[in-house]
Amino acid sequence: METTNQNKEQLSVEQKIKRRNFISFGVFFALGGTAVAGWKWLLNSPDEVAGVTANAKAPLRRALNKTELFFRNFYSNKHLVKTYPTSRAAKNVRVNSLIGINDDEDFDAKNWHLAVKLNNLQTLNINIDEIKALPKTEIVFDFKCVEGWDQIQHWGGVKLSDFLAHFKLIEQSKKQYMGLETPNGKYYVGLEMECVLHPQTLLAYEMNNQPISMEHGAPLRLIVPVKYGIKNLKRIGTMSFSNARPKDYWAEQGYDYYSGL
Ligand SMILES: Nc1nc2c(c(=O)[nH]1)N[C@H]1C(S)=C(S)[C@@H](COP(=O)(O)O)O[C@H]1N2
Ligand SMILES: [Mo]
Repeated sequence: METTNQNKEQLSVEQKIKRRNFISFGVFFALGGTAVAGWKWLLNSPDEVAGVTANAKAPLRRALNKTELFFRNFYSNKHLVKTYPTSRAAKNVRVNSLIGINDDEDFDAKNWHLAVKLNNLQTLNINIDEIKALPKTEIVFDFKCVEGWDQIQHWGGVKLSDFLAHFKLIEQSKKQYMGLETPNGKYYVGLEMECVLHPQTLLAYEMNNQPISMEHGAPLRLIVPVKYGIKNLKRIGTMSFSNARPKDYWAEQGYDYYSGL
């Protein structure tokens, strides 16, 4: 009697071990299978919509966008960048790239105007005198290029938020993005509305108290200190508003769309 009981117990211990082994292997293969299936799913999933960023798989792009949102809240568009006394500003201001500037033979500075696309049908044309008539704001800050250089620079112009308010672009400011392009459309950037409305973001027409030179983006360029240089579009030709991300020259080459500091 006793022996049989012991046997029974031993048997059940062995059975327990077998069952546990069975469960562990089951879980192992199920997880492995899921990983393989997930990988195949990612490989076969469609590419993101072309043109906005550099053709990642759509689910990956969605994940990247989520991560980006997290960091965006962390290093928010709302902080003020450090400013410096005017005496610290560089006299020889670096010129970086000239896309949309030295490739535009048709450009005529005298007839320049800013074309603000109010909607699909209407455009508001604004000339430089109308812009210079608005309250002037100056900023001396450390301009940073993704290529690894930075320089303290002094810019003057109108706050983009003052500009939008003055021209009653209220409905437009409720959109999520602003798109800016050079007159020939060869260089273009997209900006989130929170950085557009940031108090240090300027439509600049002066550098070191002088009108901006051609290579620095005359007659009007963007100065957006919360972003890397790539977003600081020189020689603005058109301005538009949308809830979808506007096309962005460097994002198409794979750079971070947000490119915030
Ligand atoms: N139209 C236009 N704007 C542009 C660029 C460009 O090539 N074309 N380069 C950007 C980059 S990468 C940087 S770092 C800054 C450089 O501005 P700067 O030439 O006045 O130093 O302009 C930005 N705006
Ligand atoms: Mo740059």
